Amino acid sequence: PAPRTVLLTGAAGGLGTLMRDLLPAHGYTLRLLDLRPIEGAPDAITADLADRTALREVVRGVDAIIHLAGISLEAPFEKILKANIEGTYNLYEAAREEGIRRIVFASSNHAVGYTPRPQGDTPLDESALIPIDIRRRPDTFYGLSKSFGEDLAQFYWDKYGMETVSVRIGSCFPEPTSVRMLSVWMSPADGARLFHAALTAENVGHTVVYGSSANTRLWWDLSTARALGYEPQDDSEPYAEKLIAEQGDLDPANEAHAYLGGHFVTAPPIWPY
Ligand code: NAI
Ligand code: 15L
Repeated sequence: PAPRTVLLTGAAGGLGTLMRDLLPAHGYTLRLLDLRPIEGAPDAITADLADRTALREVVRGVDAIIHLAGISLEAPFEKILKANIEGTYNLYEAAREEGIRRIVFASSNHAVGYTPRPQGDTPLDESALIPIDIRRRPDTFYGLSKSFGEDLAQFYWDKYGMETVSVRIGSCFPEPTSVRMLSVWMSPADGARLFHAALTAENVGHTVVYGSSANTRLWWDLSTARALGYEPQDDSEPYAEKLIAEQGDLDPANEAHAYLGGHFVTAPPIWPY
């Protein structure tokens, strides 16, 4: 049966807040977890991914998990290790112990951030789109933790038969705010569609997909996501003229424009811990 009760970790964050609004319309009842309390959600569970006892209770009885919690930008390795690497392990262990069969993992484009972005006319020829099965090339300790998460997910599938869809999210915000985002933007509504597909597709084993809208300036191949049943409805192109007029077009000679990971390869934004 399709999952109905879903644990949303990182529910107080930017993406978590968007998904709290959008996922119920796809038929889900959400259980919420975050390190921070959530205003207006008295039932939300305030807990740290470091707290294994709390995690056992939090995952008990849910049909699936959408795992968004963690540090979402670059940070010192010790912080990333605790929140993203150990935290994700703790969650998978709790899920294994409680018999949870499906996890959707918020991976990131920064797991492959050192991949050169495609050059050429827009829209790109299909053969120029970046395939999903490229070698991982993290651009930060943050990206490295997402690379670990993908391997962890593969291991839990091979060893325990727990299924994961790892979504290498581009940029999921209400609107694209940079020229790079024209290529990697995932509208919140498409994000909810993709998570829904990832929760309901059958026999996913461990599947890795890119997460974005059907952007005219798309850099990567969405066919694996579409194979799960994802049908993106949005395109960043209406924002293109204004953003390019304001910021100028991407310059391949500029290192911060040359790779999928954008400015994470040069001056990554640092998490404020
Ligand atoms: P965010 O930083 O706004 O939210 C992350 C949430 O996780 C925060 O509310 C934080 O309190 C919580 N958290 C951090 N450490 C925790 C811990 N130890 N225990 C419990 N909760 C903890 O980030 P955002 O943008 O909402 O992203 C959500 C997830 O999606 C992250 O894993 C991020 O890496 C990933 N992602 C997001 C993208 C985006 O465009 N928003 C792009 C690619 C990946
Ligand atoms: C990410 O992985 C970050 O969590 C998000 O805040 C954005 O910076 C996004 O990547 C991006 O590449 O734009």
